[in-house]
Amino acid sequence: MTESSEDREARLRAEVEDAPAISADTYRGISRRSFLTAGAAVAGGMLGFYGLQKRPEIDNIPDITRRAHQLNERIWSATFREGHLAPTFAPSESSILRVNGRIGIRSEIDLDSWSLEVQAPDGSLIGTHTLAEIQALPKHEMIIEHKCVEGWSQITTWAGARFSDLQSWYPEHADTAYIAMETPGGDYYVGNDRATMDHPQTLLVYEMVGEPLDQEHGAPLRLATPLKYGIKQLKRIGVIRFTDEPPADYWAERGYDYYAAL
Ligand SMILES: Nc1nc2c(c(=O)[nH]1)N[C@H]1C(S)=C(S)[C@@H](COP(=O)(O)O)O[C@H]1N2
Ligand SMILES: [Mo]
Repeated sequence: MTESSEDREARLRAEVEDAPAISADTYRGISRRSFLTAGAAVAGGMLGFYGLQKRPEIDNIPDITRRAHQLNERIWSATFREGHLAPTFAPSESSILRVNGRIGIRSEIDLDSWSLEVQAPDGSLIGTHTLAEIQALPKHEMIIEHKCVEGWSQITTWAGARFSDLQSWYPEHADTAYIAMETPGGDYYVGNDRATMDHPQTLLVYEMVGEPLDQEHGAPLRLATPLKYGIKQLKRIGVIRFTDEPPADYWAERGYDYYAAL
């Protein structure tokens, strides 16, 4: 007999609540199942695709997607309780990523006039930063596997500053539930949860495989984290906003799972 979606949700919630630390095997099983849930959400989302395009608010995401979102939020925080670190790889396994996704970055930008805008939850501007300021933060390198929801993955080398180090410039907003990011002009936009953004493997990247990031890969500054699918890793960051509301998210609005967690 197949389990109903309500029963499955209840069972997964119980697994999360009963176990302060879940085993790696359980985690992989849950990830697989939540991926299947995301797949169903995508199928559901496609049916209403044209309707969805006209409705930019997260509140209008179909019910099935919203439920997957809430469930994933619970499971996701459980993985952080066990101090989960994504695997890293040898330099010999690493290569330059294929270019995928050009929304909001189709035109060239003048890298010298770029600056990063930081906004408070009400949208007011509270800081602007040059690339040199970001590069003055401690530099971290990681060789990780980048995964795309379209079904490919590739190992690459990222270098940049930890988001948590930029966050230390804004201690008054260090506890917001979400961080929103947008390309300059706002054509591509994502929301990421606080636990992901605070994670040591979440970087504001300005180099790939030892070279300055090129425009197609998100120059001058992009997000990289092995904890999320590529859709959440915004290239060419123009604006960062601290917020307690789930930020508008380009692919979530088109039916993908909001958390897009790995
Ligand atoms: N601005 C912007 N960022 C984006 C995208 C996009 O279309 N526009 N696509 C995302 C997706 S789906 C993936 S898989 C990665 C791909 O990064 P890459 O081109 O460096 O491989 O960028 C992500 N960030
Ligand atoms: Mo992707």
